[in-house]
Amino acid sequence: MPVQALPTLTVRALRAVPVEVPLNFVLGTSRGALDRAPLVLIDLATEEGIVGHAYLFGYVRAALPGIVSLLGEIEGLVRGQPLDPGVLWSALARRFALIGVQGLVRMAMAGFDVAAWDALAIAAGLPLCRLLDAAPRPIPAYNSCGLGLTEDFGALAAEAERLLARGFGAVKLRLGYPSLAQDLAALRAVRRHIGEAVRLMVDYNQALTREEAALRGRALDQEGVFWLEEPIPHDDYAGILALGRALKTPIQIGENFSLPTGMKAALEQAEPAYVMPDLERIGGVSGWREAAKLAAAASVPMSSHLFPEVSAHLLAATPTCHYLEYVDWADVLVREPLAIENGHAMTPARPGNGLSWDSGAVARYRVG
Ligand code: SMN
Ligand code: MG
Repeated sequence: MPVQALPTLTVRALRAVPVEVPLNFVLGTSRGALDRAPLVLIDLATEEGIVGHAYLFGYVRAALPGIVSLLGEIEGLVRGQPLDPGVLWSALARRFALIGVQGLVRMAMAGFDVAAWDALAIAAGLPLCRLLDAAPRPIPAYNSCGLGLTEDFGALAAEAERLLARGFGAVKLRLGYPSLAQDLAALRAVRRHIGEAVRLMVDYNQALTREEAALRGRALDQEGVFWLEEPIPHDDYAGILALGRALKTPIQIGENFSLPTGMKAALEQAEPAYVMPDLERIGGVSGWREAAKLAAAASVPMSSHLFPEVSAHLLAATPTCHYLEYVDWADVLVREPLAIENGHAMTPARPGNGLSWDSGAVARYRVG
């Protein structure tokens, strides 16, 4: 996917602000519940006066100081350099070779990369997708807020109904209850309320053993589930391959792919039906572009994980674009939240990736 000629910008400063925002819908996964999202907001200032924006999700609040500190280290290495994301990614990868481009280092590098592409798109006067040679367009989205593990299936079903506002035609349910019977009860409670026409994805967050996944997967095959996400440990590629061959329901993995090399290995060894790389683990916009090529070469439908604002642009430029994972976490922090119409994310036509902070909200939710 060629890009337009990149404008010339020079890095001036990188600012990182840790915030924690309350979630409108608690995210109860098989690995614990989240009722707030710890985020790092990034501003990349250039000598030319253009500022690029990005945010990262730290998963736990304790990760934020580490990410902020690593962004400070990155700033020291890129300040005064021409803003060429590919060149700077390579330079940073060399600089961090000893600790490894993984974990928080990889997140911080991805955040810098996303902000860099934003600044370049703003300088070009183009929405990010156009800089990547794609037109802004509605992207099919599923509502991934809420629908966590709970003992109250009545409340679960009511929540599912609320998630269909704005025309969503697909939602994602978290599973991984102690028993298959409970998984099925939760699933059926939601299905009864949303009807047959709404697509229902399920996500186990790696909770099952291979044996249990085969057992539960066969039961889910009878329930019209749209995809079965991360049923077993994400890097058990042989297990995922075998499960995919045994089940009718398509297997979805990808939020734990580490950089495009990790996705390549997973495609080759696990042969998932679907993939859903995560912006901050795949390596930002630069990593996503490589990932999109891999998915296209393998003819595998590709969705996104979190970061819906930037992912909308990237999916518009992804040949095997499938589904955008919608969450509303950043809505309270930005001036113009991502618009959803008829269940589609409306890729904004303004220059850049569309992120800009509401300074009052940033001050309110700042945690360091
Ligand atoms: C998920 C888990 C934890 C935090 C965010 C998202 C989940 C998903 O696996 O795919 O939405
Ligand atoms: Mg998931």
